[in-house]
Amino acid sequence: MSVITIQLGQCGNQVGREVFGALCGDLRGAHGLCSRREEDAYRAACGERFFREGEAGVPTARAVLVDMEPKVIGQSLSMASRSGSWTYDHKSHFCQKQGSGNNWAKGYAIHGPKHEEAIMNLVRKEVEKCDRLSGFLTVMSMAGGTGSGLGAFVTASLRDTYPASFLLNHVVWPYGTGEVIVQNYNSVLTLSHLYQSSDALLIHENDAMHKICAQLMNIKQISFRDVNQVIAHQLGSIFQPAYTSGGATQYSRSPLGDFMEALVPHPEFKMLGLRNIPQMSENSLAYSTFVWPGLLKHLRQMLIANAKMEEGIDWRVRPPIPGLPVPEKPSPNSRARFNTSIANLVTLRGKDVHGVDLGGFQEPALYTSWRNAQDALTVWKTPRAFNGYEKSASLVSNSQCLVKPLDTVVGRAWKMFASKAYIHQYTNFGIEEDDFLDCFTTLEQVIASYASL
Ligand SMILES: Nc1nc2c(ncn2[C@@H]2O[C@H](COP(=O)(O)OP(=O)(O)OP(=O)(O)O)[C@@H](O)[C@H]2O)c(=O)[nH]1
Ligand SMILES: [Mg+2]
Repeated sequence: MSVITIQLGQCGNQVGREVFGALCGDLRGAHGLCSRREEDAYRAACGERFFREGEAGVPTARAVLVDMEPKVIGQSLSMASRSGSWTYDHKSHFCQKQGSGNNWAKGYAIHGPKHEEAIMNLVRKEVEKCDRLSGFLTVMSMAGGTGSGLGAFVTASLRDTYPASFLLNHVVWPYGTGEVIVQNYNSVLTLSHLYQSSDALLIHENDAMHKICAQLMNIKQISFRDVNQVIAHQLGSIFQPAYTSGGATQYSRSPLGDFMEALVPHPEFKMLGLRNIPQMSENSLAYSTFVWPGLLKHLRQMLIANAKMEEGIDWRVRPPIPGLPVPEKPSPNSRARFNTSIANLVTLRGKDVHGVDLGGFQEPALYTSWRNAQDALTVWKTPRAFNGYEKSASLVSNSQCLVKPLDTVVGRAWKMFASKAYIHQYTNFGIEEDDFLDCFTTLEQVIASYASL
């Protein structure tokens, strides 16, 4: 089944093109020890999911590119064509002359209704080119105006038009010390709207990705491109085909359906975080060897101590011991807080995956009391190595990992709202104070639900 990607705004279009580039780069690269038959099945499954056959045999991304200014879309189209290994359909994009000026209201309330028909027509044409549609992946930042505002509007239109399809929103969280003054308003408006329409929100924080570039990839002058390549690698590591159960011999048919089934057991909880191991520069990779128990021990601790990378993990954080009274939880700001999960999806790729012990992820103490640990953990595997890593593991978790950043964003937005700063920029375009209040209420509820796990 196929997934249609909708890239929205500058960030969405810059991240999206790196994702397709990473998927193709992985197909071109070394595939480890898997058999020819397995390799063919992997390529076919990736092809069906994300690409369709294009002219002269060059795969064409199943994507719709949307921005309110032409520059980034132009760059994405030409970078893809120049790669020689994949391309976008040059008819499958929509742009205008001027962006939304980081104003969510302009994206949502002005550009959304005005351009809905044109954008949904492009989507429909892509849908018609799928034999079987699994659903939609939208890619956007939550702090600008177009990706966030128009993106929230388009997400709601997708939900109305394709109620039976899965809808996953990939969202880039702004830097804490961001460049957009109203980023916390835009973030609150985006997240609360997506929460109404989406099946799940998969979130990447720019601060965390930046740190990975600096500390694991050893990059000195970090650009958006570097950050986007880390994001793309992580997304590729979950979206490339993998067997969904131990004995399976076929790659998953319904990539987004299986993903939601594993990770979203309750519609109140749909914020997903992603981490992977190992992650390093190509140079270091050439001199490194890994064993599964070591990789998984680190990945588990990254989960429970809520670390985004293997460097600097707090090893003091331990699961609560069964039978002992649960210690009173430290405040959300405390570093040593244990991160309770609702659901985890571990994907293992590469050498010797079949004998790997995942008991550490199946301890009941890792999960909230209303979840059975057997059901809460899903494991996908493939002997096909990913993107040059002989062995690699990634973890998507529906857990408390985003409570703290969410609480910070909502707190900052509320402070500005209380002094009525910049509100007129929104009311001018029809987003009223009551709309803000509804959004605050929605997110306070999300924070309270996750905090009480
Ligand atoms: N990771 C990453 N973040 C980006 C990128 N481009 C922009 N951002 C982040 O996205 C936010 C700004 O949103 P943009 O995507 O630039 O805005 P837009 O959707 O084009 O909306 P307008 O320009 O207001 O029309 C900020 O938080 C930036 O840090 C990118 O390529 N990668
Ligand atoms: Mg822009």
